Amino acid sequence: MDVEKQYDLFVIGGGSGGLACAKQAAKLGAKVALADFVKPSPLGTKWGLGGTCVNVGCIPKKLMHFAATLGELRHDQVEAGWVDTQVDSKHNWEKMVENVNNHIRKLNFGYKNQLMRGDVKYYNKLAELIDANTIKLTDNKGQIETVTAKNILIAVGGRPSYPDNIPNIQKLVITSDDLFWLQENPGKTLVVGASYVALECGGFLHGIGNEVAIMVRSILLRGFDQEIAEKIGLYMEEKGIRFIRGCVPDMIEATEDNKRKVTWIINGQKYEEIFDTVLVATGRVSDTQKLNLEKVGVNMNKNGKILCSADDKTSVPNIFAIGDCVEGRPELTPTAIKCGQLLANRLFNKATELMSYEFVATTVFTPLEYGCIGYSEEDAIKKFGEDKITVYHSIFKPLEWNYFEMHSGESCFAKLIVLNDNRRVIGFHYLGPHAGEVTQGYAVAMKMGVTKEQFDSTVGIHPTCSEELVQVTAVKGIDEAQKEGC
Ligand code: FAD
Ligand code: NA7
Repeated sequence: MDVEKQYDLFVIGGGSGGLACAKQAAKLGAKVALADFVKPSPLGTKWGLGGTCVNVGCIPKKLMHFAATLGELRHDQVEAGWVDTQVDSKHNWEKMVENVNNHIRKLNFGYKNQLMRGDVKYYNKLAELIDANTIKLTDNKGQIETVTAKNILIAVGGRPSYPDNIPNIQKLVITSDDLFWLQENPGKTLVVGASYVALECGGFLHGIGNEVAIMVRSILLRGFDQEIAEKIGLYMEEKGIRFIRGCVPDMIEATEDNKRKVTWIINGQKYEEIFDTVLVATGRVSDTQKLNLEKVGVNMNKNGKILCSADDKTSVPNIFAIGDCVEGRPELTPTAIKCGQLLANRLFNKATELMSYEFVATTVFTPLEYGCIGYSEEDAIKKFGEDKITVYHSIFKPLEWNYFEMHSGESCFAKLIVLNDNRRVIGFHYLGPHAGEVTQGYAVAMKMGVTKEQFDSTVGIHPTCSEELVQVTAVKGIDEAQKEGC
């Protein structure tokens, strides 16, 4: 074996987790290589280095959500005195996509540079394990080479999954892997699925002026606080997004003019409708199928997610796995990054710190944003019992919403879930503008074990939405959530 190709660490997957681990390991003096290869979507969409978040996830999603938010503020602008704003001005999809895609390309370039500067050897090749120390790399022309490594990290993330009841579905629908790179506006869109990817994408498509329907099999935002999930649905409905509840597509067909005819059945009655585009957001599968993991002895669950211990070790001692491809981990960029950095520290700097997934903050970028930390009300009741917790709640209206009276004063909501015995706040929920910015700081306090009394003794910043969280006193089940203005 060529000595040049023997590494201390070989990382498979140049997404959030893989890049972070590779860079940190190289910084600590390890000899590191990373392979990243993007298999095009079934419709042929492909992208560069950086993984899901950068190319087909958080980054384009947030930029498009922002574009939609700008449109929604046109009414407020007029009422706040801006004279040339047109409330019915049209959105230019091509312009938005061009700018978003250009930004992503800059990030792709930046990541390549970081690897080079950080002394990480980058292979734009598809990796597969031959044994616990040998990796086969194939480039897009089919050229093969092998390398060896003392340690291997699998950070291959996931890809969208498709419902399995529709013939030829992969050619008839788009997924989030295509949406952010579409060169034409998708037009009237049916979104299938009801979790956060579905609601976020449906939300911004409607916000930029498209007709949108969302097909919901059961509940909105499984795993999130259901009281808030329903409030998000209500707000989206009030804005004009149609929810088709309690069904899945029964058939999707291409029409002669290349639109999509969708049929579905509710309570025995058949419905059909023509859409320009069907966006499927029905979950993701981990991208582990072709890595040869079983043969090498890496254990997975039945969905192909890798089983790992708390120190990110798989069933093969020198093979590690992090991020979306691991069972039981939150599918979030910052957790994958932190996990990768900590792993590098443990491997190459004698560190012992493990990744903690407790009180990780996250935000759903629906038209009304939702930030949360810790337990949902349902999970808190399940874990501790209804009589062991107190839920505080408050409905509020952002001051800025008073320019434009069409804003519903009932929409924004704050909820704290508190353990009765030690008064620790174990659930934080905020539904309102700028949820990501509002929620992040509270995550520090939650990690430190903040109590409700410490929330109460904190002086708010006035006038803000965030101050609602340090002023909430109404107890759910006893007091109405409605709050008087100051
Ligand atoms: P990924 O980032 O998916 O990277 C895996 C990489 O491995 C990919 O580049 C892939 O091409 C490559 N690869 C796979 N197999 C091979 C192979 N055999 N050889 C070589 N390379 C391979 N998270 C947030 O925190 N905030 C958000 O707002 C957010 N929004 C999202 C919106 C959408 C639409 C989606 C889909 C996800 C979103 N996420 C968000 C989740 C976030 O993107 C993921 O949790 C994160 O990217 C996971 O990182 P990872 O390193 O595990 O994998
Ligand atoms: P999730 O969180 O796995 O949710 C999948 C959604 O799709 C959920 O609403 C499901 O409904 C629905 N679903 C699943 N299968 C079907 C079929 N066959 N037909 C209709 N609807 C279906 O997936 P996301 O893509 O939103 O997000 C995955 C991760 O990616 C997420 O954690 C982010 O970090 C990024 P159900 O509730 O099961 O009835």
